[in-house]
Amino acid sequence: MKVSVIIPFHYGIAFLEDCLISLREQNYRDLETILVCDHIEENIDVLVAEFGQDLNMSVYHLDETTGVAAARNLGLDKAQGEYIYFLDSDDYLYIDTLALLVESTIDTDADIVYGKKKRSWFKRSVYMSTVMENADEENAESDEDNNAFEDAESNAENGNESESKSSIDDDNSDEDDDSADDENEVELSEEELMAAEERRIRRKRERAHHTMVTTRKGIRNVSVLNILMKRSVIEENNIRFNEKFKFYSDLSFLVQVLEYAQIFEKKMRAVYIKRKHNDSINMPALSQIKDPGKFDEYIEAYYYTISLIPEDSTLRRRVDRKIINYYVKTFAPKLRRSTNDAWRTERFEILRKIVNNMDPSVIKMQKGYRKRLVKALMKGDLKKSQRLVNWDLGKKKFKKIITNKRALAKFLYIHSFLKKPMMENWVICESFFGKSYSDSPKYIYEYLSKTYPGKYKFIWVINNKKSDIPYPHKKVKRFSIRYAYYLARCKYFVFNVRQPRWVRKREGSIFLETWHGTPLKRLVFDQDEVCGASPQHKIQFYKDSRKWDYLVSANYFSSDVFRSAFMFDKEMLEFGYPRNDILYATDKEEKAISLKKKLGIPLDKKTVLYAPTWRDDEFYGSGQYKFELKLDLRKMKQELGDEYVVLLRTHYYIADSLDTTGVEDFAFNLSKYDDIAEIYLISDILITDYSSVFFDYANLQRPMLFFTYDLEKYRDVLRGFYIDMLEEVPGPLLFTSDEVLEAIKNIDKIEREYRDRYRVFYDKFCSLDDGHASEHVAETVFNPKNN
Ligand code: C2G
Repeated sequence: MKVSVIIPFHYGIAFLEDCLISLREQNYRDLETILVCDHIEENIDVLVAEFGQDLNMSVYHLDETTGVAAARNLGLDKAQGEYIYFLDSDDYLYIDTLALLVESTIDTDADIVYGKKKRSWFKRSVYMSTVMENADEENAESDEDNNAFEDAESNAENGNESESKSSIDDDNSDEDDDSADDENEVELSEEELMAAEERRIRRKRERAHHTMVTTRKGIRNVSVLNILMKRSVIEENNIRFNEKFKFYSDLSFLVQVLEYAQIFEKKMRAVYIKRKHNDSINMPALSQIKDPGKFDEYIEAYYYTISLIPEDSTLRRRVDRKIINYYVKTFAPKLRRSTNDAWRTERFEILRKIVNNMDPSVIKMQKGYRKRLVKALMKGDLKKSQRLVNWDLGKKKFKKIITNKRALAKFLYIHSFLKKPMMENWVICESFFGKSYSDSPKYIYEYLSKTYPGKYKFIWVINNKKSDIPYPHKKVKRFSIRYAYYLARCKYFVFNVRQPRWVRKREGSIFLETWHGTPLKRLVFDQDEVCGASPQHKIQFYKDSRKWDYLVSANYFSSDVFRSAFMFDKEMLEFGYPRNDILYATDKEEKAISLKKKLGIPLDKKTVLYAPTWRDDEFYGSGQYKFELKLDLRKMKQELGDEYVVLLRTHYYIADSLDTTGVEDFAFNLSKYDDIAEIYLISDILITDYSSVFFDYANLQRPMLFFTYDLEKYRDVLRGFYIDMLEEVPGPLLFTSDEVLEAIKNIDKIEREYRDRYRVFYDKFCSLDDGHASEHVAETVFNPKNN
């Protein structure tokens, strides 16, 4: 057998499943899989039953030892293959990864073949169906191999080091240069052919050997992942991971393999997906664990590693360069902020000693800022080191501030505005990132303005300065300097999405998060992975939501979800949704007529509102989603036009505009209208999909249809739902435009059919709404009567 794949597993069964699926899909099959479990709590029986045979899998359990090093060592002890391939249980491969790696050993008999690592936070199915097809996103993924040392002290933000590019080899060994070996073009005997082939391989080996050993023997990255290694090199030299190390066992292992290996290849098309965990709170990857012992282990791993290789060797110099990188990129910037003295004293000294013992040529290679910084360290000049970092960061920041208004606003917020006193009666309101005057913040604001005129100073974050907002207020644009100013000075915050990461919660300030819908789609900590958001989504969300004092919940169902999905444990306001008050207004008929007039919608026609949501996997860029209208408007107009008009309303994330050419008198695009709650009032039927709009609309008890043409993908691949749509929603699930058309024609029958379900649904999701939610929420949070 050719390849032994060694997978250490500690936790995260969903990740493991993805990993095993990708292994099963490999078009290279001559392998064994060695799964080594490190004291697991999850039950893997089902996975073993499903994949065991296909993957030629054996499962072992660590007994006395623990850790990834011990798990890999056990795997090595059991392995039988000619080559070893380490794969982490939370990562996955492209379909041809192993085939490509193995292929390149055939020609060259390489001891080591490097592939390419990419990073992604997507689960396998989404990555394969979306990211690979989306060139932009593909490019956005980091192509560089990451250096495990950078993760020291979890300073992931520092990104990839440029030196990691100094790979073991950068010749074009991928492209076999066969031009000199065109013997095939003339008739040759079998022996001649074989002799030619042997010559070719020998030449290639010699070339590779010469190139690698003499000049390019280096460390591509401090990780054993995505490297096919000859097992004989490992066994003949008794190479094992040092089990003492919890975080940094790869380096010394890799360095030994490099020391003994002779022939190196790389195959950049062999891709390994290093999956980022975006729930670093509940399921951190090793590199995300914050452990006070990390630095010491890192240093110990360094000393251990250099003890294994000759002092005057290329390898040693490469290892030393990694340390310099760590100092420049991670350690020195950290010195500025850390309140822990150990960084400035003992640890600085430890690094100083290391760098002073390095070969001078390593120091000489450093240039400019890096060189000055290293020199400061060598002299033990802490102050200078700090000055240099400050100067460097200051320079970068200054450049950013003068070229970017947002950066300036943030800078002023932190360095100036926050120093001014907080104003007790100032209230800042925002709905959907300043995109509209709408949703619960609007209704809470109107209640307070009407009930307590002059008592508060209101600031509305709104990007369209011409927005029609009643009552006295100030408008500010999101991310403007005035916005930053009011963010710093207001006591009260009323908003329905999240706030920028840099917003601080001042002592005594009050954050009222109204949220923007009863959840159908799984949210944050209940989601497997978040597709459209950054890998930091969960941790950021966690930090943001710690600032909320109150969270509005429209029903008890939402409260339960919010507690688990947001890990929210402060005060839940269960009074219904302020944004739904209007649906109980006594003058809602008049309001509807006047809105119809305002929007030019015929008064004599019934209206069907189509309000779909967005799809996590269909986007142009961050917050810019695609939407393709699947309703056949022309046919609808033909068949329904006498009786109905259609109101179209896309989600605020949707960047595409809808094409209504030819049906302008039938289909009205209200996507830009601020407040969907007002549109509900003028809608006789709602068509939606997985949007929370149906929970709100149900307050009107009017008929609903669900146009769920991509139900399976949405439910099973992208998000997952909190309720069973097939069983619970108060209307039929429809899959084609024709079915929607038929349903509208038979709406009375559908209403009758779904009457009972509607009642149950209403009781579960709408029973707290009574038209006074704004009042209850405002009185609880602002408590103005007692102020
Ligand atoms: N919305 C809208 N027009 C649409 C869809 C939605 O105006 N075509 C508004 C509604 O107020 C809706 C809110 O945006 O309730 C949230 O939209 P959803 O489609 O439910 O999607 P999402 O933004 O993902 O939020 O807990 C709720 C979820 O987070 C849903």
